[in-house]
Amino acid sequence: MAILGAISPTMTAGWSPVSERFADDKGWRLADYVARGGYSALKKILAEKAPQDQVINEVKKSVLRGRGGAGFPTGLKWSFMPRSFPGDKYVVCNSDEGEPGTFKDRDILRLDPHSVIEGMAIAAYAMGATRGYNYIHGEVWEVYKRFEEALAEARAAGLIGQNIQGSGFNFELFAHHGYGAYICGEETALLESIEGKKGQPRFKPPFPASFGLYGKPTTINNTETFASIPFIMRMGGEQFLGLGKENNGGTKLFSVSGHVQRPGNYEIPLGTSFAELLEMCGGMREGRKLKAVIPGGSSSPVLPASIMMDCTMDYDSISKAGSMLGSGAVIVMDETTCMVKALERLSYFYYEESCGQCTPCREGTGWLYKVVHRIENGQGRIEDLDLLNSVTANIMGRTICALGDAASMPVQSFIKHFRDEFLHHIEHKTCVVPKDVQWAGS
Ligand code: L3W
Ligand code: SF4
Repeated sequence: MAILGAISPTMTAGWSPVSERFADDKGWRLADYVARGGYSALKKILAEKAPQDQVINEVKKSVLRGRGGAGFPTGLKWSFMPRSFPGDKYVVCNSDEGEPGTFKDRDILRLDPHSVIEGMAIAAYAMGATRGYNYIHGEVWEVYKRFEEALAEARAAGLIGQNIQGSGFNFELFAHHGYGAYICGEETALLESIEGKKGQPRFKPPFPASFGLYGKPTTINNTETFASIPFIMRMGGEQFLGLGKENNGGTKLFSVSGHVQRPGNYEIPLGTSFAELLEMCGGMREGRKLKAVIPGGSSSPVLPASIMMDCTMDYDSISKAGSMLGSGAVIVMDETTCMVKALERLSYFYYEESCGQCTPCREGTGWLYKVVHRIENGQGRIEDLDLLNSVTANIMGRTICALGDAASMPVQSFIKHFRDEFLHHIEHKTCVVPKDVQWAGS
């Protein structure tokens, strides 16, 4: 049953809960959000003193899976928080969007910041948290300023702070900006960074639910995850699930970039076919052919066109195809792309962003980049492909955080699916895609 009863009349077929506000940059203020039904879920929950379990169960029923990359069920994560705890518990929003290809959270924060604030306040209520932080990526300063403005509006209207709406519920929420280090998007590095320390991941377990910010129980969710919460409360978990498909509740934002006619953020029901998404983006540019797709941000394995065209855009389909839906960053490549050069760029990124804490990642990412670089530059050796695979095998599963795996999976998948191109580079010291055709950015 919906916390707010009936579905709002604005919710029609093809309705986009998270991005309904994306048409322009003028409707982000509190008054606009309230006019669209914003904060009604929070107010009703507080007025009715809704049982915390009821709120968490609604999120469980929605099968909302974490929108930051791992796809972990949100309701389950919320239920890990200890009920009675002496002292502060925290909710933290991970807006440290730095995954190459991902650009959805900055639009949510810029165009609909109150949906995140309301989502965080509802989450705090459900888990008994009294303080929250939104950690915003350091390279999008204007987004941080916009969120601060929205926070000031919410505070002045008594929607966050002490004794919210006279309910006795207290929730103080702050914005915190990083400085652009990719690793601070890893949840425990993010916590270290808020604490004022060097942003380096912690060993897990313990998970943040038991030992999080300042050692206290903490739940961290992605921006889009929090932004979905008010809608789930208004429309009901089951209806939200029904927008998507089994085990993949709701709609999801996909940041589509690369060789399509109209790159941008597209919100579609989970389970929509990739072919349909491609069509929404106007298809491939200049009548070119699809060659490959990275379906979930640079950390997810690349898939060739033949596999991708059979996929639907949801966690299970993409994972069955051998990749990950990740944060929903769809990088589309046409036949003018040199796959060796594309991998060289990705490998440099992970080499540059490794925090250096553990040896397999610190040294291995450097090896991966250097070997791919030499293949791209006509100095590759035939044994380099085995060497690359062996370096990835020595990184994966042997590091503190997922960055080691994230650096390795592109290497393995590029070689697996485009081995001939790598061999051509090694044997002919040039690219299989003629230079005059090759996309300048590849
Ligand atoms: C309590 C347990 N909590 C798991 C929690 C855990 C976390 C969530 C998922 O990496 C991926 C990574 C990137 N008790 C728990 C538990 N949890 N078991 O559940 O955990 P996990 O470890 O599966 O994922 P993660 O460490 O959060 C995220 C991939 O996402 N990725 C990265 C995107 C980057 C951005 C960005 O730019 N900010 O979105 C994209 O694909 O490679 O695999 O909260 O605590 N037993
Ligand atoms: Fe740092 Fe890499 Fe180890 Fe993660 S895997 S903790 S980024 S060195």
